[in-house]
Amino acid sequence: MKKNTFKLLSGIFIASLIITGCSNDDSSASPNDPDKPTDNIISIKDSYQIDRSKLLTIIPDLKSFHSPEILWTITGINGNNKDSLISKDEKLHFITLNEGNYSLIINVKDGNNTVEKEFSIRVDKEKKPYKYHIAKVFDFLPAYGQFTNEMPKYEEGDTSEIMRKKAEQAIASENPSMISLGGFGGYVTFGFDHTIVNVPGKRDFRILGNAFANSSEPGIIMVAFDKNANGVPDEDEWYEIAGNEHSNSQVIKNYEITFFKPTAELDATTGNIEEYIQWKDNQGNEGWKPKNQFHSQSYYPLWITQESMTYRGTLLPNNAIESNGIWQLKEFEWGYADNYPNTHDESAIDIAWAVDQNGNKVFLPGIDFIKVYTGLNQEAGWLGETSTEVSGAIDLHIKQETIPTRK
Ligand SMILES: [Ca+2]
Ligand SMILES: [Ca+2]
Ligand SMILES: [Ca+2]
Ligand SMILES: [Ca+2]
Repeated sequence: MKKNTFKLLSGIFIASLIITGCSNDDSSASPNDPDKPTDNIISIKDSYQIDRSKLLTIIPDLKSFHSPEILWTITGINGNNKDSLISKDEKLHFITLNEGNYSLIINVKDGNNTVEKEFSIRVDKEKKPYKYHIAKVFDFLPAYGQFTNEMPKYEEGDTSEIMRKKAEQAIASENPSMISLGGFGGYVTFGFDHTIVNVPGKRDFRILGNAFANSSEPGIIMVAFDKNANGVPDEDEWYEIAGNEHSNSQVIKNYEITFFKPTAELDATTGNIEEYIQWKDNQGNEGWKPKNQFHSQSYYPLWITQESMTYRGTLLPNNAIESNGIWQLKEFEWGYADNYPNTHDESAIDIAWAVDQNGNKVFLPGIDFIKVYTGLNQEAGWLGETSTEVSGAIDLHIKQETIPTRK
């Protein structure tokens, strides 16, 4: 039944997450005040305003109820009658792509009381048009790699902050250029100038990379909903997009790998240096990463002063196949970055694929932040390390591309 509701209300999505968003409740009266009229007992306003693709959180005051049953229903859109139950949660998280006047009712019932309150939400078009592409890079930290210190280019004296800005200049643009995340765990975190709405039944965003046939370097995609509304991604706000490999028994969750700064920058122009960057992981493996003859700069991020760096995440199974000196990096089916060409449907992602740390599906009304990190720890002969590239990201709804989700 809930599913049908969502079908009726294409473009509106209400989360069942418990979050602590900002309250628009401006009532100062106590809900327990006996003189207070019954219809105010839940203390929400008569009307609200929000721009499209922005989240409105409404938190009723239910202190006078005991284990109440709560129903949030849309009763009309632009004067046309509807009767659509949209949430049974205490807090309403309302976000939609579509402007208009929405009429709603909250119904709260416990053993003693039944209270109904009508209210409205006016959804306006944003005054300054939203950008469909990335607006800000929050964090950029590649792992070791043959393109590290090159994409973007490190110059002597550059700090983490300068490298973040360089990554932002590259990918937060209508005409983006590419950054490389290096080996396993290297990452970039970015956001938009609005919330990407999770439209039911449709994919919501696309991550751009440089994949083509047999050159897939899959990156794990994480998404975050700014539930504390502080404008930045916090650790407890992240969810992983569960791609098709998620239930593969060869996938290692909570993988951890440490790369050690090389003691000398050796010249590899005459052939590979096999013992270049030492590494060890939390699975009891260790070894060396080579330096190749095609890229002579340091492969260790030079703005990092620590002697070793540890990266964490979900490790995907190796995808490289070698035959007669020809290396192929096979694509995974769906749900990863830098895995399919930028024009392919499978480089587009549905927020509905997000899961929590226990692998359970979560409902996010939309997302404010995305993190991409390299998902493999693999050397593919002369191709070098498998390293995810990112060359931007697109909100498909603002760009007005429609891609159905996977069935
Ligand atoms: Ca969606
Ligand atoms: Ca936050
Ligand atoms: Ca690469
Ligand atoms: Ca690539």
